[in-house]
Amino acid sequence: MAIPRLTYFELRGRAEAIRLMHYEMEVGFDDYRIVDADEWETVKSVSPFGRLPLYESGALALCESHAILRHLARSSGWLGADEQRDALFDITQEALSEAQEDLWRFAWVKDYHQKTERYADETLRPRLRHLQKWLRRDARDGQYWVGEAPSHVDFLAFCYLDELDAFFPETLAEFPNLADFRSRIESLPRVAHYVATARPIVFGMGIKGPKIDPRVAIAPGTEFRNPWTQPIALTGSL
Ligand SMILES: N[C@@H](CCC(=O)N[C@@H](CS)C(=O)NCC(=O)O)C(=O)O
Repeated sequence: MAIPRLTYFELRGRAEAIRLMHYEMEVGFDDYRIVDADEWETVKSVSPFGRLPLYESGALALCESHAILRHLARSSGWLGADEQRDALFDITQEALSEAQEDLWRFAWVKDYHQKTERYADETLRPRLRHLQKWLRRDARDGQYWVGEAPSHVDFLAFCYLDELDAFFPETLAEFPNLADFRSRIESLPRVAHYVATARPIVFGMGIKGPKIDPRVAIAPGTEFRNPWTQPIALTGSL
């Protein structure tokens, strides 16, 4: 049987938690990244909402990143076994998704580089206070967000917190349970392997172009290939 195909761009963005799940669960998949403008036009015209990611597995063709995550969670047996636990997964996914969307929208604000202190103060700290409390709810040890093993919401949480570690490291460090959680997921051997070998350097796009991971050493000549512009030389953080 053919392996599933995840189609996205050479970005972490909305594909990253899906990629991480596959690596951690050792499920082979085609991590297909569109860089060609004509190909993107064709795929865009058949994508139900004209966006990526798309996920194809056998007869199934899915769009919407969170629907894909939930599909994988059902296939793995994390969702669907217990109604109360499912509700906790949903709450956690919604809260993380909202936090992540907000962070991504901030990168489209004019002169956002000059407004990071204010964003950290007015938006991030209150959000992170609530998220840390939710992670530690009912005196749990905060190892995982729901249940006793990594699940789709843990990979989503990792993606959000890891982007904060890149761009708001001091703010994240004020929340030790969240910072420890991020480090713990990053050090899972299969996640560490993915990070070292296949992870895109670019988080996503912002008003100033690609958001490059400032923690990554970039080899000379590395380019960000994408279907929207000519390849962009990656030389370090923007
Ligand atoms: N709600 C959708 C949003 C998908 C979306 O906005 N995808 C963006 C990339 S993050 C896209 O395809 N942009 C390409 C374009 O519009 O040209 C999801 O979560 O999958």
